[in-house]
Amino acid sequence: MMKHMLSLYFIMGSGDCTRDPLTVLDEAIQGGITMFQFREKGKKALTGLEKYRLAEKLFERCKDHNIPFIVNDDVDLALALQADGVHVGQDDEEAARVRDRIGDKYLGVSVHNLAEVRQALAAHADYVGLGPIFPTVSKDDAKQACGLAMIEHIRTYEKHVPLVAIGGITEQTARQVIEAGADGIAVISAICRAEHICEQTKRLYETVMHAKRRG
Ligand code: 3NM
Repeated sequence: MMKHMLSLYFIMGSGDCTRDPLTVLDEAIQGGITMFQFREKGKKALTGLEKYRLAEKLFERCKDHNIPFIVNDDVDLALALQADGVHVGQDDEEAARVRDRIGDKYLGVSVHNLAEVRQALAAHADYVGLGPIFPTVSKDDAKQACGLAMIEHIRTYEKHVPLVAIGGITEQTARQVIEAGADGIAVISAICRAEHICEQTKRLYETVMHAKRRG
Protein backbone atom coordinates (compact mmCIF):
# COMPACT_ATOMS: atom_id res chain seq x y z
CA MET A 1 0.00 0.00 0.00
CA MET A 2 2.62 2.56 1.12
CA LYS A 3 5.00 1.30 -1.53
CA HIS A 4 2.39 1.96 -4.20
CA MET A 5 1.60 5.43 -2.85
CA LEU A 6 5.26 6.40 -3.07
CA SER A 7 5.45 5.54 -6.80
CA LEU A 8 5.07 9.10 -8.08
CA TYR A 9 5.23 11.52 -5.18
CA PHE A 10 4.76 15.13 -6.24
CA ILE A 11 6.12 17.87 -3.95
CA MET A 12 5.23 21.49 -4.44
CA GLY A 13 4.74 24.92 -2.89
CA SER A 14 3.79 28.26 -4.40
CA GLY A 15 7.47 29.14 -4.97
CA ASP A 16 7.97 26.13 -7.25
CA CYS A 17 5.20 27.14 -9.64
CA THR A 18 5.25 29.53 -12.58
CA ARG A 19 1.47 29.13 -12.81
CA ASP A 20 -1.38 28.90 -10.33
CA PRO A 21 -0.49 26.07 -7.89
CA LEU A 22 -4.05 24.71 -8.07
CA THR A 23 -3.82 24.38 -11.85
CA VAL A 24 -0.42 22.74 -11.55
CA LEU A 25 -1.77 20.25 -9.00
CA ASP A 26 -4.90 19.54 -11.09
CA GLU A 27 -2.79 18.71 -14.13
CA ALA A 28 -0.39 16.57 -12.08
CA ILE A 29 -3.35 14.67 -10.59
CA GLN A 30 -4.73 14.07 -14.07
CA GLY A 31 -1.32 12.80 -15.09
CA GLY A 32 -1.35 10.18 -12.33
CA ILE A 33 0.58 11.31 -9.23
CA THR A 34 0.10 8.86 -6.36
CA MET A 35 0.92 11.15 -3.40
CA PHE A 36 1.30 14.89 -2.78
CA GLN A 37 3.38 16.94 -0.36
CA PHE A 38 2.69 20.60 0.33
CA ARG A 39 6.13 22.17 0.87
CA GLU A 40 5.93 25.93 1.30
CA LYS A 41 9.59 26.93 1.59
CA GLY A 42 11.97 29.59 0.29
CA LYS A 43 12.23 33.36 0.37
CA LYS A 44 8.75 34.16 -0.90
CA ALA A 45 7.01 31.37 0.99
CA LEU A 46 3.49 32.10 2.18
CA THR A 47 2.95 32.13 5.93
CA GLY A 48 0.04 32.28 8.37
CA LEU A 49 -3.44 32.49 6.94
CA GLU A 50 -2.27 32.67 3.31
CA LYS A 51 -0.35 29.44 3.72
CA TYR A 52 -3.31 27.82 5.44
CA ARG A 53 -5.75 28.87 2.72
CA LEU A 54 -3.56 27.54 -0.08
CA ALA A 55 -2.99 24.27 1.78
CA GLU A 56 -6.73 23.92 2.33
CA LYS A 57 -7.49 24.31 -1.39
CA LEU A 58 -4.76 21.91 -2.47
CA PHE A 59 -5.94 19.39 0.13
CA GLU A 60 -9.51 19.59 -1.23
CA ARG A 61 -8.25 18.68 -4.70
CA CYS A 62 -6.28 15.74 -3.31
CA LYS A 63 -9.28 14.51 -1.30
CA ASP A 64 -11.48 14.61 -4.40
CA HIS A 65 -9.04 12.24 -6.13
CA ASN A 66 -7.97 10.06 -3.19
CA ILE A 67 -4.40 11.35 -3.28
CA PRO A 68 -2.74 11.31 0.17
CA PHE A 69 -1.93 14.89 1.24
CA ILE A 70 1.24 15.29 3.31
CA VAL A 71 2.41 18.55 4.93
CA ASN A 72 6.12 19.34 5.01
CA ASP A 73 7.55 20.38 8.37
CA ASP A 74 4.40 21.94 9.86
CA VAL A 75 2.67 19.63 12.32
CA ASP A 76 0.27 22.35 13.47
CA LEU A 77 -0.94 22.87 9.91
CA ALA A 78 -1.30 19.14 9.30
CA LEU A 79 -3.34 18.76 12.49
CA ALA A 80 -5.49 21.83 11.78
CA LEU A 81 -6.35 20.54 8.29
CA GLN A 82 -6.58 16.91 9.37
CA ALA A 83 -4.13 16.14 6.59
CA ASP A 84 -3.07 12.58 5.85
CA GLY A 85 0.44 13.02 7.19
CA VAL A 86 3.59 14.99 7.88
CA HIS A 87 7.07 14.89 6.39
CA VAL A 88 10.08 16.09 8.39
CA GLY A 89 13.78 16.53 7.65
CA GLN A 90 16.71 15.86 9.95
CA ASP A 91 16.74 19.51 11.09
CA ASP A 92 12.99 19.78 11.68
CA GLU A 93 10.93 18.67 14.65
CA GLU A 94 12.20 15.32 15.91
CA ALA A 95 10.48 12.38 14.23
CA ALA A 96 9.61 10.54 17.46
CA ARG A 97 7.93 13.67 18.82
CA VAL A 98 6.04 14.20 15.58
CA ARG A 99 4.86 10.58 15.75
CA ASP A 100 3.48 11.21 19.25
CA ARG A 101 1.65 14.31 18.05
CA ILE A 102 0.10 12.90 14.87
CA GLY A 103 -0.97 9.45 16.08
CA ASP A 104 -1.52 7.13 13.15
CA LYS A 105 -1.23 9.70 10.36
CA TYR A 106 1.56 9.05 7.85
CA LEU A 107 5.04 10.07 8.96
CA GLY A 108 7.82 10.52 6.40
CA VAL A 109 11.42 11.38 7.28
CA SER A 110 14.21 12.70 5.03
CA VAL A 111 17.37 10.60 5.30
CA HIS A 112 20.84 10.58 3.80
CA ASN A 113 22.34 7.32 4.99
CA LEU A 114 21.62 3.95 6.60
CA ALA A 115 21.98 5.22 10.18
CA GLU A 116 19.28 7.84 9.57
CA VAL A 117 17.02 5.21 7.99
CA ARG A 118 17.29 3.12 11.15
CA GLN A 119 16.62 6.12 13.38
CA ALA A 120 13.54 6.94 11.30
CA LEU A 121 12.27 3.38 11.63
CA ALA A 122 12.86 3.49 15.40
CA ALA A 123 10.67 6.62 15.48
CA HIS A 124 7.97 4.62 13.64
CA ALA A 125 8.23 6.45 10.34
CA ASP A 126 5.98 5.04 7.59
CA TYR A 127 8.49 5.81 4.87
CA VAL A 128 11.84 7.49 4.28
CA GLY A 129 12.81 9.99 1.58
CA LEU A 130 16.41 9.45 0.50
CA GLY A 131 18.26 12.28 -1.22
CA PRO A 132 19.49 14.14 -2.99
CA ILE A 133 20.22 11.31 -5.39
CA PHE A 134 21.35 13.78 -8.06
CA PRO A 135 22.12 17.51 -7.85
CA THR A 136 18.92 19.52 -7.41
CA VAL A 137 17.89 23.08 -8.23
CA SER A 138 14.88 23.00 -5.91
CA LYS A 139 16.43 22.97 -2.43
CA ASP A 140 18.86 25.68 -1.33
CA ASP A 141 20.42 23.75 1.54
CA ALA A 142 20.53 20.33 -0.16
CA LYS A 143 23.43 18.09 0.79
CA GLN A 144 25.84 16.62 -1.73
CA ALA A 145 24.27 14.13 -4.14
CA CYS A 146 24.55 10.57 -2.84
CA GLY A 147 24.00 8.78 -6.15
CA LEU A 148 22.20 5.55 -6.99
CA ALA A 149 24.71 3.54 -4.94
CA MET A 150 23.21 4.86 -1.68
CA ILE A 151 19.80 3.43 -2.67
CA GLU A 152 21.40 0.04 -3.30
CA HIS A 153 23.34 0.22 -0.04
CA ILE A 154 20.24 0.92 2.04
CA ARG A 155 18.23 -1.74 0.21
CA THR A 156 20.92 -4.31 0.99
CA TYR A 157 20.47 -3.80 4.74
CA GLU A 158 16.84 -2.69 5.01
CA LYS A 159 14.98 -4.80 2.48
CA HIS A 160 11.46 -3.75 3.40
CA VAL A 161 11.60 -0.07 4.34
CA PRO A 162 9.27 1.99 2.13
CA LEU A 163 11.78 4.26 0.38
CA VAL A 164 11.18 7.13 -2.01
CA ALA A 165 14.16 8.68 -3.79
CA ILE A 166 14.41 12.45 -4.24
CA GLY A 167 16.63 15.08 -5.83
CA GLY A 168 17.17 15.86 -9.49
CA ILE A 169 15.17 12.88 -10.73
CA THR A 170 13.90 13.14 -14.30
CA GLU A 171 12.10 11.00 -16.84
CA GLN A 172 15.56 9.93 -18.03
CA THR A 173 16.77 8.71 -14.63
CA ALA A 174 13.54 7.40 -13.06
CA ARG A 175 14.04 3.85 -14.31
CA GLN A 176 17.56 3.54 -12.82
CA VAL A 177 16.30 4.88 -9.49
CA ILE A 178 13.63 2.17 -9.28
CA GLU A 179 16.05 -0.50 -10.46
CA ALA A 180 18.45 0.53 -7.67
CA GLY A 181 15.73 -0.35 -5.16
CA ALA A 182 13.53 2.71 -4.58
CA ASP A 183 9.76 2.21 -4.31
CA GLY A 184 9.13 5.48 -6.06
CA ILE A 185 10.37 8.91 -7.06
CA ALA A 186 9.64 12.25 -5.40
CA VAL A 187 9.94 15.21 -7.75
CA ILE A 188 9.46 18.95 -7.83
CA SER A 189 10.97 20.34 -11.02
CA ALA A 190 10.35 17.34 -13.28
CA ILE A 191 6.66 18.22 -12.97
CA CYS A 192 6.59 21.93 -12.01
CA ARG A 193 8.95 22.98 -14.79
CA ALA A 194 7.39 20.83 -17.50
CA GLU A 195 5.81 22.62 -20.42
CA HIS A 196 2.91 20.18 -20.51
CA ILE A 197 2.45 19.03 -16.93
CA CYS A 198 -0.23 16.39 -17.49
CA GLU A 199 1.62 14.67 -20.35
CA GLN A 200 4.97 14.83 -18.54
CA THR A 201 3.40 13.37 -15.39
CA LYS A 202 1.89 10.53 -17.40
CA ARG A 203 5.30 9.70 -18.85
CA LEU A 204 6.90 9.73 -15.40
CA TYR A 205 4.13 7.48 -14.07
CA GLU A 206 4.49 5.00 -16.93
CA THR A 207 8.27 4.92 -16.55
CA VAL A 208 8.06 4.21 -12.81
CA MET A 209 5.31 1.60 -13.14
CA HIS A 210 7.07 -0.18 -15.96
CA ALA A 211 10.31 -0.34 -13.94
CA LYS A 212 8.43 -1.55 -10.83
CA ARG A 213 6.64 -4.32 -12.76
CA ARG A 214 9.99 -5.58 -14.03
CA GLY A 215 11.57 -5.52 -10.56
N1 3NM B 1 14.50 17.35 -0.56
P1 3NM B 1 13.76 18.32 -7.63
S1 3NM B 1 16.09 17.27 -2.54
C1 3NM B 1 12.64 18.77 -1.32
O1 3NM B 1 17.63 15.68 -0.52
C2 3NM B 1 13.92 18.11 -1.54
O2 3NM B 1 16.08 15.65 0.98
C3 3NM B 1 15.67 16.84 -0.95
O3 3NM B 1 13.38 18.73 -6.14
C4 3NM B 1 16.53 16.00 -0.10
O4 3NM B 1 12.91 17.17 -7.98
C5 3NM B 1 14.67 18.15 -2.72
O5 3NM B 1 13.38 19.54 -8.43
C6 3NM B 1 14.30 18.88 -3.96
O6 3NM B 1 15.23 18.06 -7.66
C7 3NM B 1 13.73 17.98 -5.03
